[in-house]
Amino acid sequence: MKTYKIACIPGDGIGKEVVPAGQAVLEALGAVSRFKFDFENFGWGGDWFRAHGEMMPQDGLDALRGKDAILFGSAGDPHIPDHITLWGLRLKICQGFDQYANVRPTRILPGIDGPLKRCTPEQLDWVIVRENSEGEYSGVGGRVHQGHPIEAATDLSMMTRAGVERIMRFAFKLAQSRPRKLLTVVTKSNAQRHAMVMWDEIAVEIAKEFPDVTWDKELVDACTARMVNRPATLDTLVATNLHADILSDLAAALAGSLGIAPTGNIDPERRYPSMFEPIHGSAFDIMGKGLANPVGTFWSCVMLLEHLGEAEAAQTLMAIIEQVTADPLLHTGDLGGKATTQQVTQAVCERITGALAQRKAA
Ligand code: NAD
Ligand code: K
Ligand code: MN
Repeated sequence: MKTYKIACIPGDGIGKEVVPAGQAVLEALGAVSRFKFDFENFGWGGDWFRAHGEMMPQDGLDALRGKDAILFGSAGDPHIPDHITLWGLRLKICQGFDQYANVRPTRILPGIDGPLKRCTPEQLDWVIVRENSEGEYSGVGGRVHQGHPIEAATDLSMMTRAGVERIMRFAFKLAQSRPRKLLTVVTKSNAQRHAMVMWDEIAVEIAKEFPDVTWDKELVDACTARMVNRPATLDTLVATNLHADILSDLAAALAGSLGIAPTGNIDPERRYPSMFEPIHGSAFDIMGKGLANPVGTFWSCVMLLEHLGEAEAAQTLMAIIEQVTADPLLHTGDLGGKATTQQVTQAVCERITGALAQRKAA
């Protein structure tokens, strides 16, 4: 029987609640499938930092290298500065494994009440592709004369031709694989006149490789308005690290809640394990209470299964997630309901087991 080696890194805050939930769901799927999972848990994050002075061990990437995929929760601790938790864990893995494509699907799931009242689920079906290795989060910059009136600080947005070409090609390819074959290249080349102009030029070049993809350009600020006012005109989007970070939180909110949205940090060349996580963070306001919505993590598990090539199991899980979101009694607080993380997880696991019983009977 095929066994997939999965690293689980819950991290901080509600990551410690939703990752075990995701693991339970994968375990339930493994029990009814022709494959199973071999999980290894890594207790990295804020607690590890308090004990060891770092968010993960120096040789942590080596421990992950042989895994088939990583399931991640969140990096962010109320008592540690965010730039330390983010750079010390999540970005260390994303950049260390060159997971340069961050893929963020957004749909309005059945039963979920989004703020776009005029919008039907058919009119909002997006995938945002975020450049995940350079740009605004390349870490280049510095501070001088700290604390003095002449203090200056920079965060350089560094983009390379190779980096932009590969994310653009990835986005065109993804758009090509979707029914509408539609790509919006998000830019800010009116104000950012060097890197973003190169970004636009490369889009034109790569587009020639994909004559069957219809594409357009949109400035990032205008894109936020378009997402709200004309959602159906968008399908696949590609944007820089920072722009897509912001657009995808907006997308998640428009689809009903940050608690639902999934993402994959993908190494398309499959040199390293890819990492799947809900897009939300540690949610300090609800952590430790069992109130976190695990659906974003479950949907991330769907992406993980797709990445492993287990399309049938991915479809089964997605269909079950949709059955569960359709039931208001299984909505967590962020969706206006009263259900707990555990109740939603149990409902999903029971349906997985039930799906098997049905298959056996058929
Ligand atoms: P957040 O996503 O943690 O929370 C924003 C709001 O959404 C909160 O009100 C929270 O309760 C709610 N929310 C988020 N996920 C939810 C869920 N699953 N169920 C129910 N409600 C949910 O964002 P933030 O407050 O900006 O960040 C908190 C910490 O998390 C910070 O340290 C930040 O750096 C970190 N963070 C980490 C990641 C990551 O590891 N990928 C992503 C975002 C934020
Ligand atoms: K996360
Ligand atoms: Mn974010």
